[in-house]
Amino acid sequence: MKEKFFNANFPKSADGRVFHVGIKRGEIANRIITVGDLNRAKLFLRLLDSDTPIFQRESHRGFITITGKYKGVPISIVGIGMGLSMMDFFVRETRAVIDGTMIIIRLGTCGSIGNANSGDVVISEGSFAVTRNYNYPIFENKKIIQDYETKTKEQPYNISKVFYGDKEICSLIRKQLIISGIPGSQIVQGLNATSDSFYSSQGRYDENFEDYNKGLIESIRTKYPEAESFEMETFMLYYLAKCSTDAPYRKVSNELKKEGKQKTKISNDTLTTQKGFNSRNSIRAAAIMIVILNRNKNEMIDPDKVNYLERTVGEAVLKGLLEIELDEEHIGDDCVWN
Ligand code: R1P
Ligand code: URA
Repeated sequence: MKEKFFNANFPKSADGRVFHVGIKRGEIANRIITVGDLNRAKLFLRLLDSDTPIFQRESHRGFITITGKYKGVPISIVGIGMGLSMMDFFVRETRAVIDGTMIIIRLGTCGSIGNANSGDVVISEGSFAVTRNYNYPIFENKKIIQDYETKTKEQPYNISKVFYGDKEICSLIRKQLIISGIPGSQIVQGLNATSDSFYSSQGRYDENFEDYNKGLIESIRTKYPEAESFEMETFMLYYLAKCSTDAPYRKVSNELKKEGKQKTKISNDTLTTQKGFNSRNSIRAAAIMIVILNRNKNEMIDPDKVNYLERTVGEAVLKGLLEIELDEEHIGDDCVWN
């Protein structure tokens, strides 16, 4: 670590850069597409108005932030890598350097555990978490395991309740996917399972580990018959959107009040009336995934098809992002695109 950071509670550099994502206010837009694969982030740069970004930075922790414009509107693409913690870093640290409402759309890949075939596109209406129960006995005899299950009513994996994505964004994306030429029969809407491992908690067999995961997919489908996909980030995105507070609005209006500026369009009244939007939340989120494999049929997609789908779905998501009304396209005074 070369740079000095301040504030152990929420570390930032002297010029306001966040600790892991490595960006500061003014370098990222309110409208964001997030992807796992860093090459996918670079591919989406080519869909923007200019493939020379206004801002681009790769952090030492594996995040890439690209900011440009799409049809004249500021958009950021953020590549975050994989897993629940990377989504947590990304959402919290970007929230800390953006004013006003944030719209975050995850464009990822997933495995199908339901009706979707590989090559289909899943819109996650809601997501739940499937995490390993770390208290579950390992290598114990049947009796000890049975006693544990009877006493605790716990299983080797915890399946959480469902948190939902933003309905308006999900339906705008569906509309744009159809306009882009993805047949309605290949767009599946349902619930997504986000796991803390690609392997054990997605029910994959691995002889090198005792994972107690036989029948896990069946248990998930019994609890949630609408479960369509398995991936590793969406639950955290939806959960944090639901936990997000209105602090960003209070902060901005207090600052503007102090400075006696009237130019802002931000008003709590207009924000609370936004369709499908809980006035307490400052993040609106949705997730859409390309199905790259089908677990029931044990089939995997052809890579050429992924390239076509990434481009087509990417364009549809960009168009959908523009259709969402934001009261403010808030950009800081030191904003790079001012
Ligand atoms: C696993 O291969 C990764 O692919 C999926 C999963 O969520 C996990 O991160 O997402 P991305 O395609 O966005 O990386
Ligand atoms: N991503 C996942 O997390 N799981 C899959 O099966 C495919 C993609």
